[in-house]
Amino acid sequence: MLTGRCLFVSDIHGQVDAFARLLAAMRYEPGQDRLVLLGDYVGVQGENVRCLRTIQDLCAAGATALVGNHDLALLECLTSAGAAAALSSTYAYIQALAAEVARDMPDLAPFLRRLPLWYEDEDFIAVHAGFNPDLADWRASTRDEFTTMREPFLSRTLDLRRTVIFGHTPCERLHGSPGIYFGQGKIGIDGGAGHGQQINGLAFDGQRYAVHAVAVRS
Ligand SMILES: [Mn+2]
Repeated sequence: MLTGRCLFVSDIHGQVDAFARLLAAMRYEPGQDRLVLLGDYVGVQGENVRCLRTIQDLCAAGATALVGNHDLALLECLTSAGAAAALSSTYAYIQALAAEVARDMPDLAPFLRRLPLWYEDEDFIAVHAGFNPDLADWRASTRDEFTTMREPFLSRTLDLRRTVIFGHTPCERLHGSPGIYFGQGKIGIDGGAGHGQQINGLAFDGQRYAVHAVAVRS
């Protein structure tokens, strides 16, 4: 039984040292706090293998990790012949990463395959990118919608009685700054670490939010 806070972090993109500093700044207590990671653990500038190992360790200690579009591109490369050749320029770095992972982390593909597309509790729904807001049940969204959605999710006012936490779209694009975006019924937390900005952390203690951020060192 967790009695502490609920902590949300998204879009680490391989910036594992900044991520470690963020968890320290948030004073994450694995036995007490619930930690929900919203996906995209790898990135073009990242220390990706070390970051993936950190995510596995955190999950073994009780954290929840959702899957992001970059993680799915890596999984695809690890498990399907010819997938590397079909990577778009956004994911071009994943070809070399997949070779490294195949050599050093043979357990990664089954781990990535088990990562869920959403997290939900009494207060929150967390997703990597969004979901299809036109469905009666958002859970019926496709894998692609959960991991790459922008519109119509971003501009839609949501009224789900629970707050939706999402990453994937950098906060800079939502409100002109990399800090956490508090919208109508939803909160965007991608600090733009994949573009050299920052990793955001959102903490909820049952009453109020606290925001944290650690800059990525270039
Ligand atoms: Mn993403």
